[in-house]
Amino acid sequence: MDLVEGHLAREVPENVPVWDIDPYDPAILSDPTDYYAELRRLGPFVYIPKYAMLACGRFEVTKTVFSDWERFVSSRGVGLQDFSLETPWRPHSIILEVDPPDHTKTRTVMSRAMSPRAVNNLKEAFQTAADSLIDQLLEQGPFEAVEDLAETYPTTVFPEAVGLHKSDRRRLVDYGAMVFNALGPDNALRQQAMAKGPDIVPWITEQCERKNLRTDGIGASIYAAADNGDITEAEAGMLVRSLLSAGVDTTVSGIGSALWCLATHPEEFEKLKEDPSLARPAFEETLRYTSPVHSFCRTANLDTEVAGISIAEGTKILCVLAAANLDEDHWPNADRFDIERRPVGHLALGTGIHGCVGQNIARAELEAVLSAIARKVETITLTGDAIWRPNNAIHALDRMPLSFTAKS
Ligand code: OVM
Repeated sequence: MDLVEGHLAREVPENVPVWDIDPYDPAILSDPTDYYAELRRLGPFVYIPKYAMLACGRFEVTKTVFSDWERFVSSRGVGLQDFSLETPWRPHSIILEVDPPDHTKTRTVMSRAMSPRAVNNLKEAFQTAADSLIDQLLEQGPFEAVEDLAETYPTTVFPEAVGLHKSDRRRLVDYGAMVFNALGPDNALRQQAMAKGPDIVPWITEQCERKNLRTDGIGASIYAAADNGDITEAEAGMLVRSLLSAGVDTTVSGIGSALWCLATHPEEFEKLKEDPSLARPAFEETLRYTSPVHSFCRTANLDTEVAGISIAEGTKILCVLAAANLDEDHWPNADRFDIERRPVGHLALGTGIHGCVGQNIARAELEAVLSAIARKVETITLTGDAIWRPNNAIHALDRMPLSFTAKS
């Protein structure tokens, strides 16, 4: 049978438009809005011949495929490769790339380790770090928002919360770039990210060992589940690896995109300054509007049907979460960034049994940063072009020159 990018090349289902596009073209990844709109316009699914896959971007159908874990599995990989046919680049994630019943046990351990109560204990340290970083940037003058704020903040507070003895900003960010680019095709983005593996992967693996973690962090609470017999010691190490895979580039992107939204929508920033308690809804709207994780795949595990379209076993389906979050049929004035929208049910954190297990931490980090800005900053000005950093699964900025002025 024909393999394309490591998965079965199934035939075009009846009534599905064939769309000759490369969604992983760096130009599209950097400026995806028209691609999202066309994807939604063409139908519930399109067939993309270059990758022999289906793609969806309308809200309802994307939500259905993404959350129906019995028909559209994660255990065959959430990128283009089918793990039932090819060996993944690293041992598969035991929480992301797995289905029930195996998923249930690891998910429970991770949910507990990042429960609302566990995260509440982190909030004070998150706020102190955010306040002092914003104070420092106000003193510094114009700054590079990706490096000096979006990357610096999570790579300071998150490794500390996990319990790493030392952070390494470059390696943590580049490991995220590997993990998320790996979900795409074997293009230049993936190859360039993977080339850094020999320097990064051994370091990451070492940080996941029990002896390299403080005894009071999230990592330690995962190892406590091994002491209880809920999981093995090796599984605990794998779950710490999941924290370091999913917990950095996602929040880096979230902070960068939130700053970009506020800098380009001053009237929304005015609302936030007037009422700093809008920090949280402002983050939710940033998630809806920019979708840090733009797409993940699922694999049909049987012959089935969605929205009247027949889908053959083994079909890879690109679920374009970012397109669903901008669907006019679900979100009135979808192209408007409105921090008072309260976009309940957006798909930026996924949905269903695989919905982001770290979302309490992500929200705590963003609330700390946005509330510090709301209290301390008078104006946010773009002093040059915002440049995006194409990635096969993440929508994030590469560079953004900003200047803040202080409230008097
Ligand atoms: C993991 C993981 C979890 C969520 C996202 C992610 C691809 C990785 O368990 O390693 O990014």
